[in-house]
Amino acid sequence: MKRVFSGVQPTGNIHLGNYLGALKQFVELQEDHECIYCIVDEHAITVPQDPKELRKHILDVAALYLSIGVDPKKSTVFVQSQVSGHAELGWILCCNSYTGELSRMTQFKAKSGGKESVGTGLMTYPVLMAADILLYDTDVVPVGQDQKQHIELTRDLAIRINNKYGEDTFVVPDGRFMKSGARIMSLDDPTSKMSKSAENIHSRISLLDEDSKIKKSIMRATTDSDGEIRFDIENKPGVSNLLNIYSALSGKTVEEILAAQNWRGYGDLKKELVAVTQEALAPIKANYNEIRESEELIKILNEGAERANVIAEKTMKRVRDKFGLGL
Ligand code: AQP
Repeated sequence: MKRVFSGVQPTGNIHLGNYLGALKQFVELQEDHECIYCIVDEHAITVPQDPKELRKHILDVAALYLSIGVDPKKSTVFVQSQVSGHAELGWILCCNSYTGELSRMTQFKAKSGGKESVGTGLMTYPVLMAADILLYDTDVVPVGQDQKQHIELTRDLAIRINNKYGEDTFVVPDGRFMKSGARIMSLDDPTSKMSKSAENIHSRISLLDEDSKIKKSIMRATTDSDGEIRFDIENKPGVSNLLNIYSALSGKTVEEILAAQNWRGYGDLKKELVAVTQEALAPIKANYNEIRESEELIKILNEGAERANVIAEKTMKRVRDKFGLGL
């Protein structure tokens, strides 16, 4: 059975982009893959975090994993910092990466742009992400489109080290991207991706948003002035983003949606999307509070960490031997 690994940062409210790009895949894959899903708290501290908030967000993300349908009987769910192999392998990979390749990463350029001094973690976190993946001999990594470059880096590092230390050092993984949903754009600026950290709360729909907030954010989403409803990412990014969200949530293709509609304008498309979104998120919200408050949650995470640690230690023993580390 192929092994799957992926993670989400506990840096705020999980939004439709995270869900449609990555989390939906988590649920699909667990039926016929060995899945390991992580809450990557060590990634969160690349920017300053309030410790109390971080702890809270870790449990929020864990509860959301379970609310959307990740089943801890089928999948391993755990917190990254509870398995020390991530940081250890991260260091080993850092010593085999180049500042040139890391400074070329699009996300690093975007987050560091214009600043005089930038935290080192912002530059090296893609290497930690590579460690997260390689630590579990991962075959498949379900992620959003924004992570494509980081998956390429992971593959490059694995191949580079395999060439030097032997083909059996690391499994070279593949990224897995959704057809619609791999890149959900911000509702107020459809040329940038939907993001947890954007200031305007109406730029995103969080999975736990009230129905009234969902309605408000979608109804005020940026479109354009020509009034024609068609899918054209380059010339009509706002309308195309709404159609893309509709498609990813409903499971219908954009062509099917457009063929069935008799909308008179963007307002009608938005109203229908409000209903589709509210309906899709209702079951997630219905489960969430009970799961978040249950004592079972911590037990699931501790058991998950134990299971993950067994796999990670096996890899680390192999890697330490290959590199001649320790005795
Ligand atoms: N807009 C998006 N569309 C599709 N997929 C997305 N992902 C993130 N944004 C989109 C995917 O969600 C998974 C978890 O992301 P993350 O929380 O680890 O990383 P992130 O990219 O930092 O998320 P945010 O929300 O964009 O945070 P900030 O605001 O801090 O930059 C990944 O698989 C990612 O591809």
